[in-house]
Amino acid sequence: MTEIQIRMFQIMPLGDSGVGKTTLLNRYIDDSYIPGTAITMAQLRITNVEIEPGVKVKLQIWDIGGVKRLRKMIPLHIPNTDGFLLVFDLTDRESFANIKNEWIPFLPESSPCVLVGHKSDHKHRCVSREEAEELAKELGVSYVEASSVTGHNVKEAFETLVQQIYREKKKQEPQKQETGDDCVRVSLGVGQLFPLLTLMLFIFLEVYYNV
Ligand SMILES: Nc1nc2c(ncn2[C@@H]2O[C@H](COP(=O)(O)OP(=O)(O)O)[C@@H](O)[C@H]2O)c(=O)[nH]1
Ligand SMILES: [Mg+2]
Repeated sequence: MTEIQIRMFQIMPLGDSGVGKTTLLNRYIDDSYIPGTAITMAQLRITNVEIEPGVKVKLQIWDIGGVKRLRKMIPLHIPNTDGFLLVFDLTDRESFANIKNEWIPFLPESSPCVLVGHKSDHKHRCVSREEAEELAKELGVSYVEASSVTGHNVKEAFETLVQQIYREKKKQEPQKQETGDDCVRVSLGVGQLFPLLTLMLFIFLEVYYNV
């Protein structure tokens, strides 16, 4: 009988509002481009990825709005998040500067991350590949230029991160842990339930009382 190992990773795209986090997610999960998405409150998308023969990952992706009033939700999710896509818009220098100024400070040191220069299809880019690569080097992360309009490198951005998380996790578990024959043990632990409940409460307060 073939042994299939199933793991569960949680990832989160981070970046200013409007850089295209939701669009990137739609392209990756549904292979669709929906222009002009509304401001995201928060959504959880789930997909499956095979990272090597016999190893599958159930990937949970939290998409939380990048606008300032929603940012207070992000720290609740950080402890349960295995890796981050640091997304900026290649046509918006401020979103590039904010990776270092606004988003990196949220993250625990040496979190698996991939820097994504998004909207690479756009003619009016104002962040060069060289400076983005320099930032990636400074942060010690991989850099990918992607476009959700064309789909270019979208899969690569997510899957580079998944591979990196997998490598980190394997380093921390020297002994191979088997999950059994063809079996899956995926459970929602307290560690995941708490932020989920807090998030639901937050959205309720935000929508009904605009706190
Ligand atoms: N040219 C171009 N525009 C994009 C791309 N991805 C997203 N957009 C546009 O950028 C805007 C913001 O996208 P959205 O996903 O809502 O950003 P979010 O606030 O980071 O979730 C939308 O109008 C999208 O149509 C892309 O790859 N290329
Ligand atoms: Mg969004």
